[in-house]
Amino acid sequence: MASDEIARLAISAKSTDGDESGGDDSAGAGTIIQKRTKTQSKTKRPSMFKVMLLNDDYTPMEFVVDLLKTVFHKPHAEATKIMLWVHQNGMGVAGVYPFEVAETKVRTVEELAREAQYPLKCVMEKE
Ligand code: TYC
Repeated sequence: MASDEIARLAISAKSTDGDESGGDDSAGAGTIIQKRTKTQSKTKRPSMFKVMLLNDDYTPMEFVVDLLKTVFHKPHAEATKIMLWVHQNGMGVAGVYPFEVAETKVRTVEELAREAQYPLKCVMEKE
């Protein structure tokens, strides 16, 4: 998990002062212990989260389609398909996003639903 890694470079100092008596000098005099912060060399993709809409008996179909278009940027035909899937299956994926984007989508949906006084629920789930 830690992105920083401490690398120790033991540099056995080569004497330049004419002292050839030292031999192996591991961590003794003339050894430099250097702390290094390794830069992230591998590109890690963020975990993705499904934003799921839940069916209920009260939220109008048109309201859900509008949300899918405005919040999830779905074209009308796809928004209608997703809404009908949720209506018939109880739950469905509105979109897949990195954690913070998914969190914001869930909050936006629930805020818009609450303002309109609909019980629409929206949850996120790790992919
Ligand atoms: N079941 C709702 C109705 O018949 C429509 C609906 C679809 C509600 C999807 C919520 O996430 C939902 N009016």
